[in-house]
Amino acid sequence: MPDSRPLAPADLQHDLAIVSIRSTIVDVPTVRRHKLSSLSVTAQSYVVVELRLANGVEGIGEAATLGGPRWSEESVESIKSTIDAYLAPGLIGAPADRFAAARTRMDEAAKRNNAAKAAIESALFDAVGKTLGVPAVQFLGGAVRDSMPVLWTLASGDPAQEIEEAERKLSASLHHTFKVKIGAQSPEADLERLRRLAGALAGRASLIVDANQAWDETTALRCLPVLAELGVRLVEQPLPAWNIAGMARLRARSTVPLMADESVFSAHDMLEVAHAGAADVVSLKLVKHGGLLATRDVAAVAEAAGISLYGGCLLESSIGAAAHLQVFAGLREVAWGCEHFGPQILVDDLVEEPLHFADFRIHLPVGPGLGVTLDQDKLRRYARR
Ligand code: MUC
Ligand code: MG
Repeated sequence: MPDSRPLAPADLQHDLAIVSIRSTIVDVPTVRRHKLSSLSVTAQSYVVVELRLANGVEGIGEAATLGGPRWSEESVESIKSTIDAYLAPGLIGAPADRFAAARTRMDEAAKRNNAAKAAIESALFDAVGKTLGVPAVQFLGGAVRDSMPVLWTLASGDPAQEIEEAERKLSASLHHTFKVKIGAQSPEADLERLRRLAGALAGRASLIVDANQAWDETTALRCLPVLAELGVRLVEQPLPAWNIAGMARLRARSTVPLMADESVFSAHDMLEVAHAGAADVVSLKLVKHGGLLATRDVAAVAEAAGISLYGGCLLESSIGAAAHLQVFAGLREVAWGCEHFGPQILVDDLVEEPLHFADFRIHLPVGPGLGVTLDQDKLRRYARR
């Protein structure tokens, strides 16, 4: 029989009842235009969730999007209405520390809508962690690491600007791995751009690329040897998300490892990619998988298949990044580090004390729950009217 004893003593358990869930859309400008294969942003849009318990403790969570419903199918508008109309009503009155039960309730209330569910689940972990005085990773087996390597993404599309940006990050000891966003221009133009970046940064930095599904199989086959020659260490999602068989064929002929991003949302997707032999690495993101627990599930399938882990992002602020770090900190191995540079690409963060970047690493914040505190002034300033 499963052990159904509550995590907290009975009086605290009563206090852990969820009494309200508030969602707010915010738009925070970025320091420069960020260009992906099929979209470009000058502001990041999030839904910030504030979840209050009967004991008065408030937990926070964040759902990031990229360019409206274009990176995935969710937009801040759909996330907010899903939370308000379907997810929140099913959770009011429920005990916040029954994380798995809350996940089931949310899955019963709405299919997919993974970013919306991830924001609420992050707030549950935060609220319960803050109540008990422990970091969220404690509910996931405890921390294996308290910092990890973090890369920076070059995505202006202008190689001169990108070299200058990379030099600034290098000299500040912030990042020495760079992910280059490709696919917005012709493959030839991207290869020329990469040749310039690789030449300028040779011996001082590593490059990976993310095509965000922009190439077809023949284009990828033509470009992969050039990427290998330029020393590119990892190629992320070269083909459309659906083309698992194509990814497997590419992987069989590529000397550069391939990473699945948009191809893997659910644990079932991960299993399919593993069966097909379609990736060497998977990018983990709360918005794709539907929360901290679901991210652990995807990671477990990947680990079982010998697929390495990479800590992905969707340009989260320190709220969403902290939720990711709580999960990543508890994983056995995150061989490829993470990309939670999001807090640094915003003109302003949403928390009182932003996450700490130093020595090419990002640090797990110290403190209960997610380890960050929402700045109410910033929330008001960037809230959409
Ligand atoms: C993606 O596809 O990986 C993460 C970093 C970045 O620049 O874009 C995102 C999404
Ligand atoms: Mg990607």
